[in-house]
Amino acid sequence: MSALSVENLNDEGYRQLLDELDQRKERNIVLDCEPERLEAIVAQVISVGKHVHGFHYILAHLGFTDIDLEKFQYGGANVSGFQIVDYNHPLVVNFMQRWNKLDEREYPGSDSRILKYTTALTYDAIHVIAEAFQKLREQKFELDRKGNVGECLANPPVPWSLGIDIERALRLVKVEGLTKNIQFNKQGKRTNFTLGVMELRANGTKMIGHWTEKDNLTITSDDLHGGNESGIVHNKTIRVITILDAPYVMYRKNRELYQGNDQLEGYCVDLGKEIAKHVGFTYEWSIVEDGMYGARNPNTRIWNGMVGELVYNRSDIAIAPLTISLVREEVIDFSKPFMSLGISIMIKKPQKSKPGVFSFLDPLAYEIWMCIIFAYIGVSVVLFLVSRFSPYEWQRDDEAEGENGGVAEPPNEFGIFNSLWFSLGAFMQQGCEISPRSLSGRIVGGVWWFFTLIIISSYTANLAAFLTVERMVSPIESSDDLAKQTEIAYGTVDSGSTKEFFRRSKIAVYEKMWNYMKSAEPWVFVKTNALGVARVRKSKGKYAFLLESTTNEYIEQRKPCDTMKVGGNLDSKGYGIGTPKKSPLRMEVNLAVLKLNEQGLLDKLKNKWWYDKGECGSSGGDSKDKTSALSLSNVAGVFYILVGGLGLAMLVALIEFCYKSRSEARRMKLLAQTLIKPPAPPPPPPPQYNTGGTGGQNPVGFTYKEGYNVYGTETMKI
Ligand code: CWD
Repeated sequence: MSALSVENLNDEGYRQLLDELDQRKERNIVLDCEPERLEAIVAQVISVGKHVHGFHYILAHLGFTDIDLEKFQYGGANVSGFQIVDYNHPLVVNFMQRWNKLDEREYPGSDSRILKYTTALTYDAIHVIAEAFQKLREQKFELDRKGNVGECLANPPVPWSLGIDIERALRLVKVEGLTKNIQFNKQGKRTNFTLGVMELRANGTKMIGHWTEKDNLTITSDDLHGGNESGIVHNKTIRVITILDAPYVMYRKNRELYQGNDQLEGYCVDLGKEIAKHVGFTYEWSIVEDGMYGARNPNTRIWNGMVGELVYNRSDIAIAPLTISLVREEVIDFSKPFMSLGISIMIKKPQKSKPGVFSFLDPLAYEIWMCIIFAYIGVSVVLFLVSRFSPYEWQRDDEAEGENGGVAEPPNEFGIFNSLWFSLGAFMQQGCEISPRSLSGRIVGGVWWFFTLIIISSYTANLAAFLTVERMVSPIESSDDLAKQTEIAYGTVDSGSTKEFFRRSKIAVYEKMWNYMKSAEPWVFVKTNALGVARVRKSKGKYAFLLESTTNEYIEQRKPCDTMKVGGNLDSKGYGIGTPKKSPLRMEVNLAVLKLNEQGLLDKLKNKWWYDKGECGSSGGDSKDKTSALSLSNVAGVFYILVGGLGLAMLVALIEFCYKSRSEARRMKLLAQTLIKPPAPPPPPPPQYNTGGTGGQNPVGFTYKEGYNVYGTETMKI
């Protein structure tokens, strides 16, 4: 049980006092003051949002219905009090009829339906005095008898001798007045009277019991704190608050041609129509004046936006993309979610980059190309080595004779150049005229063929896509990317749950993002989503907007199709239909939402407003996207390699020619010197000119074949 504290109310200090009570977490408050001050206090209580669920007020004066509590009505706070005037009492009914019949010009206020308790008490007081004097007259009491006039200033004061009689007569009065039974005890205090105990409900005030001296409190109502109050729904026009935000609520084109509700269209407008049909109420849309969803000012603790409209009872229901959140749930009621979503990132679509001339290399990553080159060299070397070691790769040429008439060294086809040539032929899927004969060589060849088969197949599979698709390289892929960099600014919509999410997040990345946004405040925050999207479009990729995924997806489908959603959602939540606390609408609206969901109407509405009306095609990009033929630029690199290869071949041919000519010239010179010199003992062995014999070795060690001379030209048989 909390301790009782008593505060004195002064005229200026209501707000300060309310804040102090809030800090002390005082939620049970008795307001004991005159009705005139009470109205001012009630206005302050509402403005600081303390008339909501969780607060309990007892108004200690006796005219609960005398003050206007309408604004308090839907807040959700428990408000109780006392009522001394019973409007159903025959005397009161009679009095009011007579009172209301009076001419308003002669008796100002006679048209009022309210009988203030102070008025009733004044009336009864006069009634009591009249009754007392009537009694005195009946007792032949002479009022004009002089008697002792009394002396107030005497010590002790001397009372008026007749006063004692009058006071006794007053105490003995027992009449029925506007405040019901009137009688007094010996001390002159009113006794044996009954007070109605009142409670404030969403549909007005209600007497829930009574209080008497003898019995104390007796509760007679069986539906304390609410009960079924749905009657209100059906006989009044419901004020629906919403916000202009595409595609939920938008003005129609040519809205001047329409009236009232018909001026609006969108997902929420359709949803509102369906809910009204199910619940059975008539309604009127209004757009929230400050254009905000709803947040509480941390200093004044006043709610703004649509939530404020509900909290301060200016609207009956909010049908809008209003996110269900804890802080809001404390002050208003939400239906079950009608749409699920999460916070996402919107960026401007990066320019599509045309494939480069060497885009044929793109299907495989750079590292793979490097690995292939090393594999190629490695395989060639291994093939060379195993061919050297394996005896089966050495092929004996029986006809060839070795030096000095010995056995010629057996030829081996897999020198290093042939090995490289073999591997290259296999890689290019062309093969070559030589092939390993040894088992080890064939194992190397086999694994290399398998390797090239897989690599070439993978390459071919990816090639078409890489050559024809214009790729978009996104600078940001996730919230991590955003948090890490400083080049691209980012922000959220003001006074919404997205900003609140970052403000309250305890996740390191989001905390970092919030610190950045706060440091860049107010620039990075925008008043509406439309302004955020416009900023993304204008800022040439230098601004990313954090917004709810549903809106992000919608904008992605709108011309000029230049925004895109990147990464996954940062959280997950839902939109609900808001009603003031304990609103009679709450239950029925909730049931309607569930029913619409089960009927599949919510999905149908989403498709209608998001995708059927989409302007960017299913690819999310330009609908004129075509599967275009390859252009020259796509394959130019291949031509460059071809031309380069041909040029290199010619250059190598030239080098070969020069090299060969030089070595031939040198050899010829040597040969000529040998022929011209006189033979000297011991004479050198005569040059073996080919006479069409079986071939042999020329003087400088070149071998030549049968039928060819040392120059490699065909000889004539003699
Ligand atoms: N809201 C928001 O905070 N961010 C958004 O991107 C959009 Cl579309 C809306 C408001 C939010 N739904 C709320 O109720 O506060």
